[in-house]
Amino acid sequence: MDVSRLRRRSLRAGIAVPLSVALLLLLALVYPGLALPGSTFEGSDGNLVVNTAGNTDWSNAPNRVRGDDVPSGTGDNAFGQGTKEDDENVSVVTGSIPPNKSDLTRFYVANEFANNSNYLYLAWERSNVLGSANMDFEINQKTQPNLTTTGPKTLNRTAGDLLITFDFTNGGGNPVLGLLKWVTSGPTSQCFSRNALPCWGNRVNLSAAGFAEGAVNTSTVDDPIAGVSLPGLTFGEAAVNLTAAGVFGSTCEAFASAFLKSRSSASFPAEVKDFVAPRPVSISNCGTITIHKITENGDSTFDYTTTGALTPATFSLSNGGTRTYSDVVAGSYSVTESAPPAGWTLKSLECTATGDGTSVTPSDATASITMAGGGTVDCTYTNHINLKPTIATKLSAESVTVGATVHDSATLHRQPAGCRHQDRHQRRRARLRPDHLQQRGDLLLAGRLQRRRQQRRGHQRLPERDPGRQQKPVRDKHRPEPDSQRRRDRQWADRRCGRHGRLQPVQPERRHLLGDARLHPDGGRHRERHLLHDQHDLHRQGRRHLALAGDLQRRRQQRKLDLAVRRGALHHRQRHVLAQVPLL
Ligand SMILES: [Ca+2]
Ligand SMILES: [Ca+2]
Ligand SMILES: [Ca+2]
Repeated sequence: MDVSRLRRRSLRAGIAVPLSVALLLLLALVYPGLALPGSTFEGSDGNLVVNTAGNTDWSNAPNRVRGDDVPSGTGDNAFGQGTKEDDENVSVVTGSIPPNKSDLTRFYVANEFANNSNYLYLAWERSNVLGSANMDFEINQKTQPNLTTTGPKTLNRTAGDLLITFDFTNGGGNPVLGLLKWVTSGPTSQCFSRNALPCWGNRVNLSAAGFAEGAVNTSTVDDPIAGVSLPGLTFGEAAVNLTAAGVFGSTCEAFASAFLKSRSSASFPAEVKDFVAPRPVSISNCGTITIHKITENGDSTFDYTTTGALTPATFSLSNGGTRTYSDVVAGSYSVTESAPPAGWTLKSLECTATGDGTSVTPSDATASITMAGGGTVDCTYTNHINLKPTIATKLSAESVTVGATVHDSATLHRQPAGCRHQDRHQRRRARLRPDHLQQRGDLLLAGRLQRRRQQRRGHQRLPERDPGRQQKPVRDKHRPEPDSQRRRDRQWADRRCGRHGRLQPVQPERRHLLGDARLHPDGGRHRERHLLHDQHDLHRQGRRHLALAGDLQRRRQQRKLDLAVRRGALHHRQRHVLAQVPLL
């Protein structure tokens, strides 16, 4: 609507309506670029460039799609054989555009969500200068057949498809814009022209209702997109508030195709002639919200609440989980993570948004979302829990001679709190294997020392151990695992615990926590004390084993001594020596 012209007319007529004048002045100030209220698109100024800073026009139109016709002349495609708007079955021919009818060259379609409304912007261009223009933009939910080849075609129409008519007569002021919807069921009284279904339904005059406005250029304008100059009356544009027009409401609608046709006269049932083939578009009043969950060092269940009438309103996620709302009507929403379970903290909330008019603002545990048609919002909540480290030690040799130097190394493993298998695995290695090996080595060493002393003292009753067994003093299951076994264990733990359960090496200074230790003649107990000074339970366990072994050994020796005494075969001195055998 030309606000300034209305204002001048009102003043000339001497109608004193201060409130209306003030409102119009306010609208003129707010929308100085002749845009539809609520939109900053200059859809009725008859050109393609931005004239007021901050506005948009075709040069920077949101979600702009361009369709070009084939060159004018005998190769130009058009509808033939009396095709009319209500026909689904059409005929595509070439070279049949009358010289006095619009020879189309190009169209543009754009759309955006602004101020809680979905806006559709349309533009056409033609090569001939005619005093009138009767253009139809057909916007379909489904993809259309290929109209670039000749022959019979069937348009792929769905109930609710849109036809926006653009009728302009030079000298008649602004164009008149109309809206018709494709009807497939119900009474034929719904039809605008034809008396049979399916048909284009009753027409709504968008211009009269204030839901749309448009213009045709009155002088030459430049098309910076196609790089052409357009003489007067060869370019037309329109802006439509689809929400106000009732196309978009509280349910999701989506249109995937658009094309342009020219009618041979202002009459709706007139034949349609030239067309610019359909182009894919994405015009929708709904978008998608996706929430991802990632946890570190374990897993738990995290709860979420939402605002904006999302369904369901609340949900829960665990590690790797996703919640997707795929039919989110354009509007404002929020998603908030509730207080996390004990021990957990919210490490980060990262969000991205795509699509003009769609935005998201993460703040603490809340993602505030403005959704526009066709937009997507993707947010990832990452939660963290501290690790429970364990320590494992490994001796550099299984057995050494008395006085030799051995080393051991300790590795601190960062254990995920929720990774039980790995925890068990590490505990077994830390508590049983090194300690057990060491205790068995001590017994072996003590036994060997004792046998040598007894041999020196001429005592032959305690036989030397089976040499074959000495070659293999430790059972296989207590031997250090071969590399392949260690690798399998590690892979198993990785699979069980995921990437957060991967073993992590300790900081270098902790690696030498236990340091070097010299093996003392006391059978290793000094070293054991030193090595395991911070693992008292292990130390006690080793001592119990040693004490038990000592008891068994003493009893065995006592039985043999008693037997020898009873037989009277043992010399007094030998009896004394046996009684003094040091036990370890
Ligand atoms: Ca414009
Ligand atoms: Ca402009
Ligand atoms: Ca054509």
